[in-house]
Amino acid sequence: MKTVLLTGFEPFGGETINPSWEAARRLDGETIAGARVHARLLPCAFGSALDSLYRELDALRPDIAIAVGQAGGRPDIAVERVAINVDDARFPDNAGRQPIDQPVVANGPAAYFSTLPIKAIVAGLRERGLPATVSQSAGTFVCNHVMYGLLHRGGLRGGFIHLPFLPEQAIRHPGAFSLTLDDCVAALRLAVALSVTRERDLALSGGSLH
Ligand code: PCA
Repeated sequence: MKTVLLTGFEPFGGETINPSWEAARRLDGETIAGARVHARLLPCAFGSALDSLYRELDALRPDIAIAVGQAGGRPDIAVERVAINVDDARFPDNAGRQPIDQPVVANGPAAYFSTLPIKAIVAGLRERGLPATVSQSAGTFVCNHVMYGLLHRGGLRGGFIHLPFLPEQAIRHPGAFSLTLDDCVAALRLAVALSVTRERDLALSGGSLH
């Protein structure tokens, strides 16, 4: 049986919940497309987030790892295409650290691409009525850091998905898009299923103009 590691983050930036962990933890122990899902919580801190991730990868030896984070204010579910070798924080992480223009991995390559079937996931989500898009940048905060570290380690199929706010968060961010927890859970379930079953990605446009 295949093993899938699904990670979510602890709350950060003044929030009291993080949709990524709320959604991921609901799938812990579920069997999706014949694969067993293990959900794990990561700290929202440079360095220790990757330490935790590597510990879980060592323990579980998963075939697939999908890291999930919150991207409050994004207009849809963002299936990330690329992670860059940059830590550049706009505000301190949960451990009080604020790296500026540091590499995630010294002398590592500039970037890594997701090895998840990102186009198929976006298409599948849209078909299910869930707004989604291919994102060309996972930012330069802890989520990009974790995605880069995951793909740098390699040896599995991996990538990153950013979820928007939950409605109870969005009420304090007027104008921000939100998705219900049920929709977030359904989105991750579908992303796992497609990552397990679809070996090759679909050749669909997922580009953006800027
Ligand atoms: N989102 C942040 C870090 C943790 C999270 O859920 C990010 O996008 O980098």
